[in-house]
Amino acid sequence: MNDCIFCKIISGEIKSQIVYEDDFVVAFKDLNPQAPTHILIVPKKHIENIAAASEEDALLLGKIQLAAAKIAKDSNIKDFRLVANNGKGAGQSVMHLHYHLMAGRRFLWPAG
Ligand code: DGP
Repeated sequence: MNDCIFCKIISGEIKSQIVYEDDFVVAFKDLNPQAPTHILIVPKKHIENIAAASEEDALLLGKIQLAAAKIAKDSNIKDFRLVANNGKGAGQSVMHLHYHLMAGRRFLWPAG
């Protein structure tokens, strides 16, 4: 998508600290980290958010979560939080599906 920041990161047009990439998924460090480890995991396919995903994206959604587990394992991270904000009212500011992988501090539950 032309004006999507994350599509530009995926294509390399905008530089970011990429920590993982495969045929379907890219993961890079969040510009504004909320935890000592804060990585964004995004599908290469532009999908606005989870609500916009369809049945044909089922495998891709699984691949994102498996990528999160691999990134954590490869970084010796045992405990982490994986969050996807869906919609502006839930805090989604970039309209390209992404999961936040956060670790390295205590997380409260229920989340605020
Ligand atoms: P959300 O609020 O759930 O849509 O999260 C969007 C995240 O994206 C937010 O934590 C900051 C991050 N972000 C926004 N622009 C950029 C960017 O250009 N580069 C990187 N690395 N992260 C970005």
